[in-house]
Amino acid sequence: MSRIITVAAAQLGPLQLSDTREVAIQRMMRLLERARVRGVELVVFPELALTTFFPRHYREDIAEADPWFEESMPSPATAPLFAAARKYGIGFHLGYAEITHEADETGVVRRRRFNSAILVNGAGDLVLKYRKVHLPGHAEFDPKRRVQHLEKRYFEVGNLGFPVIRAPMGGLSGLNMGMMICNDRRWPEAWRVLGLQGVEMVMLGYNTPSTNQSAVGFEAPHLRVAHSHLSIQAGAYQNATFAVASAKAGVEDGCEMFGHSIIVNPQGEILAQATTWDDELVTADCNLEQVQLGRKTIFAFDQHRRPEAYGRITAQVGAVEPKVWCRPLDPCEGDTSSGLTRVDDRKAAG
Ligand code: CDT
Repeated sequence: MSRIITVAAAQLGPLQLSDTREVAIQRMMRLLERARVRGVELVVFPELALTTFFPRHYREDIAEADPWFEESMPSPATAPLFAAARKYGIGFHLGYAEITHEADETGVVRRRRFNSAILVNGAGDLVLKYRKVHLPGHAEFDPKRRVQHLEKRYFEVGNLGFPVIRAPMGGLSGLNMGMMICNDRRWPEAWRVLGLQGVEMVMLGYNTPSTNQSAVGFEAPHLRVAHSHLSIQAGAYQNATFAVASAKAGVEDGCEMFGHSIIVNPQGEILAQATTWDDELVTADCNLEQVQLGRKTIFAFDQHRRPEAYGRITAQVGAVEPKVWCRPLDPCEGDTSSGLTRVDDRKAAG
């Protein structure tokens, strides 16, 4: 029996610093209306969809960034999205900046900021929340950069893990859904944690500049989209899941964002792709039966995974230098010209 859901990546063209929430919401409402006409059951909006990508703007006092954040969800500005979801019976995924008052790891309740995403069903119920784990960029103003990327200044590392939930969505009585946000898509660990929970549909929003803004070395601009797609296609294939990746696109506050939103199937194929740098609804019918092939064959996790060999994945953060090979009978000892030492000697030296 086929289980089919029609999904959309609702790409957003640029939102300027001067654009109000209301401008963003009106544009998103138009995309939702278009989704209804096309029979879409689940719409995925981008990361930080309600504002410009504000981490490119430095504020010395972080409280000055508060107007970019939502203090509740639905917030007064986003309430129309929830109402439209209910009216049309369409689920949606929304990326936004979240302020919450909750206990930190020391038990102190305080004001906390996260780069978050929510999943809302066609009845307007909040089904799942995720807070971005991999925060790129830096915390202090960096005069060497062409454009600032201050996610580490404005957000804490997400504390909800990578959750997956099974819930009705569209015409399906149950769909395993998970989320990640932008930079997370480049980390296979994030995909695998979702894969290990049987995820069938990964939703992710992103804001990625067309060129490298860090002024550290050369990165060919044509590889920027390639690396984004490579990551999403590999993640979907290796975890036998569909993925809907929705971008902000076009020139936002003078910074060009590459768009190229895609919907990917469990074979890693791109089913549909945005072709503009504007608001655009990219749709595809996803037959959930297609997750079975990978799950029952090459990526049958329960038969083939070898966690006993993966210890380093959770035991260390940075790479450690490997042992240096040396021919067993070579007189390495005392021979500093090669720069090599015997593996045995290194062990002895601790
Ligand atoms: N928003 C986001 O995570 N963007 C990053 C840009 C990396 S440059 C610091 C990305 O991985 O696409």
